[in-house]
Amino acid sequence: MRRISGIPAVYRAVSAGVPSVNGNPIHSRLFQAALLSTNSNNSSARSHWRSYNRITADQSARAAAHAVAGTMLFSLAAIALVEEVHAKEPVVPEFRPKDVVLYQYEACPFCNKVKAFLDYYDITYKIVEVNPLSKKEIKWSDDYKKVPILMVDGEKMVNSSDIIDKLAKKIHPDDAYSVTEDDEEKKWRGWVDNHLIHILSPNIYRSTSEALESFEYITSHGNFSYTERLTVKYAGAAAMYFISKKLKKKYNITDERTALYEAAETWVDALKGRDFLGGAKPNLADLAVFGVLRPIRYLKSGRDMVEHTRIGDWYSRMENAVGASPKIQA
Ligand SMILES: N[C@@H](CCC(=O)N[C@@H](CS)C(=O)NCC(=O)O)C(=O)O
Repeated sequence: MRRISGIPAVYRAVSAGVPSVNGNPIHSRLFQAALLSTNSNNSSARSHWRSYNRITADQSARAAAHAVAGTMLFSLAAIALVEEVHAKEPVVPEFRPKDVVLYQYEACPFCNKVKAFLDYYDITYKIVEVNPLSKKEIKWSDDYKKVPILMVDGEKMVNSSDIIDKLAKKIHPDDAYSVTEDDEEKKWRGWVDNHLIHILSPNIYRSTSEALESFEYITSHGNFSYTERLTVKYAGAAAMYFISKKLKKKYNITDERTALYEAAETWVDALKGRDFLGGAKPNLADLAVFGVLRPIRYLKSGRDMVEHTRIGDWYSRMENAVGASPKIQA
């Protein structure tokens, strides 16, 4: 394969014969976005995680980049599938939904949080992989354009933490769950959404080679056309390399790896010697941490994290507890 070094080379690599979104070549929209993000104090960095609206004809280059970039935390979960499956939480018979469909990006940490829950509770679900550029698979959802969206026997659920709360209530209809969800569990679920998740992008797009590694995974697992795949890999990697620097600033991260290692150590400390935060079994906080880390675990940043911190043992226990996914590709 041709060796590509540096952002200009990446740009050249995608400058020929690329597809367009709303009349704009994708690569130029992504690169404009990346460059804009280096000049703007606020919006580009913010937009990776915030609400995105549908791409319309008059939206800027940045919108296209973010539509793709919003997908760009990835799951190498498939690689991580373990043979041994045990310690599964038995699902009470009252909650046996007939039809569960998850609209997702394979790489999205929020989606992976929901999947960790579904996998752990052995709830069979179909996956609809959404194309982040056209979002045509969720066109039917007028009021909500992000993923995950979960349909449970016709009931639409959005927002990963709300989805998990709703499912947990269905699994424990006697309300036992909300009684047992203690402050510790709530606190750490909040830590995942408000802290851990923000450290991930700066790490996986830290260097051009890590950004390319990440996009290699995304483009091979996401829902892209052939031409989109080629373009998005290089243009997306370059765009997110720049955007991740803005995210670093926004979340006051001085060194992204240090922040990741500190978060991993903080989590291990929170376990206080227990197998899981939930004790002998994972609770919702365990599932949330595991879910958002799953996309990065086998990327360089995840490998470094396991090598340089004590999180590996807990992570392996979680892989065993969550087990293989009962998902079905729709
Ligand atoms: N708070 C939401 C955040 C969901 C979210 O931001 N998802 C991203 C993907 S990781 C998204 O759909 N972004 C909009 C887009 O890609 O256009 C949740 O927890 O589910």
